[in-house]
Amino acid sequence: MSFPKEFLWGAATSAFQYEGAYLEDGKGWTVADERCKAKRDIQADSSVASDGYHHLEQDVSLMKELGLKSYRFSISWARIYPDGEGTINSEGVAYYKKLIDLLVENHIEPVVTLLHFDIPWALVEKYEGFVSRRCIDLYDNYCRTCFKLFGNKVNYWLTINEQNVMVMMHDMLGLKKDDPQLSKKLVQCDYNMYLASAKAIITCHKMYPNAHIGPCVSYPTFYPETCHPDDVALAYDIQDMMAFAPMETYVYGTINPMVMNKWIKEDTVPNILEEDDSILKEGTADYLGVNWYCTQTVSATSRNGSFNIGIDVDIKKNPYLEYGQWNWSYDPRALKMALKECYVRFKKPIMICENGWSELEELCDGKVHDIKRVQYLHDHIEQMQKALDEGVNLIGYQHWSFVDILSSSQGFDKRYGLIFVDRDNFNIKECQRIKKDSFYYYRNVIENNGL
Ligand code: BGP
Repeated sequence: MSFPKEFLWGAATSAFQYEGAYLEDGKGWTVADERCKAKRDIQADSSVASDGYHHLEQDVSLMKELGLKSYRFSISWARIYPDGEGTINSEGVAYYKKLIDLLVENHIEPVVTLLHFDIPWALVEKYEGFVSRRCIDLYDNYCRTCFKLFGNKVNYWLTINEQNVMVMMHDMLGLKKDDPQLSKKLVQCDYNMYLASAKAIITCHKMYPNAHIGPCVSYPTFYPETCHPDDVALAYDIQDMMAFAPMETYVYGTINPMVMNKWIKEDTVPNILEEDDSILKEGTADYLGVNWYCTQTVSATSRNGSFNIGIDVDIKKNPYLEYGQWNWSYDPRALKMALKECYVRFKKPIMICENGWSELEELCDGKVHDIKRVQYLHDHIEQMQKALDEGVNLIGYQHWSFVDILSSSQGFDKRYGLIFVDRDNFNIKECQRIKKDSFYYYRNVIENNGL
C-alpha cells in the first residue's frame, strides 16, 4: 500500500520556539518565556526565536514551494488572552487569522496546537496554573474562542502538546522545585490537564462536529538494556506509564488503574469531582498525535555510565545504535514498531506530529548540506510506509521542524529545520531563511507522495 492520496505531509513549529515578538502587539508573558529567561546568559531566549512573527508571508511561500499539504503550529494562549483570561487581544487574533488565511489560500491544511508549553504566566501567578481547577475552565474558554475565530478554516486541532513531558518538569507548569507539595501538585496538574483537554474536545465537537481533535503525546520507545527480567520489566513499565497510560485516558476517558494505584501509594491522589468521569468519557480523542524521535535504553541492573535526559531513570547507550550530538539515538526501525503498537492498542488514526534530527549546523558557502537529516527522513518515511502496509491508519507526518527553531532545552545550537535560520544564540542578525538539502529532498518525497 502506498501513502494515501490525502496523506498530510507537513512540517511543524510551536509559538514560543518560532514566533519571537514575545512582548509585541499585546502578547502576555508565558511559562515558556520564563523558562527561557532563566537560561538567557547561556543561550538564545524566546524574544526573537526564528522571528516567525515577522516572516509570515515569506515562510508561507516557502511552505508552498516545499509543497506542504499541512503545517502544524501552535497558537500562543497569551497572544489571544494576554492574562489567560479577560479581554481578547485583537492584534494576536489578527496574526493567527492572517496565518490561517494564507495557509488555506495556499491549500495547506492548518494543524493547530492549542497549548505548546506556554501557559500564560498570569495564570501561574493568580491560580498556580493547572494546579487550580479554575485553569480548566479558562483553557476551555480560550479554546472556545479559537474555535469561534478560526474553526471555519481549521479541520485538525491538538489540545495539549506533551502533557506527559510537562508533568515531569515542574518549571513547565510554573511550579517551584522546592515546593514541599510538588509531587501532589504535579499530579493535580496532570489530572486537571486531562479534564481541560476533554472539555476542549467536547466544546469542539459541539461547535464543529466534522473537525478532528486529539492530544499530542511524547512517545519515545523504551528498550531494556539486557534481557534480565528486571531490565525488561522496567522498560515495559516506563513505556506504559509514560506513553500508553496517558493515551488511554485521552482515548478511553479512563484513568489507568496502575496510575491510580501509584497515586494512592504515593499519597498524591488529586481532587476528583463526581462530574469528572463523564467529562473524561465524553471528551475523547478523534485521533492521536504522537511525537516520536528515537528509542531510549534503560537499565534496572547496572548504574554505570548513564547520562541524564531529565527522566528519573538510568538511560544507557545502546551499542547497536548510533547517536547524535545530544545523545538522541538513530533508530528508524523502531518507528514502525511504535506505530503498530500504538494502533493495535488504541485503534485511532495516528498523526506523527513531531519527528526529526538535530545537528549543530552552519552555513558553508551559503548552503547547508544536512546529509544526516536527509537520511533520517528517508529511513523514517520508509518505516511509515511499512507501517501503512501492515495496516496502521497513519494520516499525516509533521516533520520537526519546518525552519530552525529555538530548541526547548538547547537554545539555537540544536537545529532541526528543513530551512536554516541565519542567527545564532547571541547574534540575531536578520534571521534570513536558507533552504537546506533536506528541503529539496522532502519536497521530492511530497511530490511523489512517498519515497
Ligand atoms: C518535543 C517538543 C518540541 C521540541 C522537541 C525537541 O518534546 O514538543 O517543542 O522542542 O521535543 O526537543 P528539544 O528542543 O529539547 O531538542
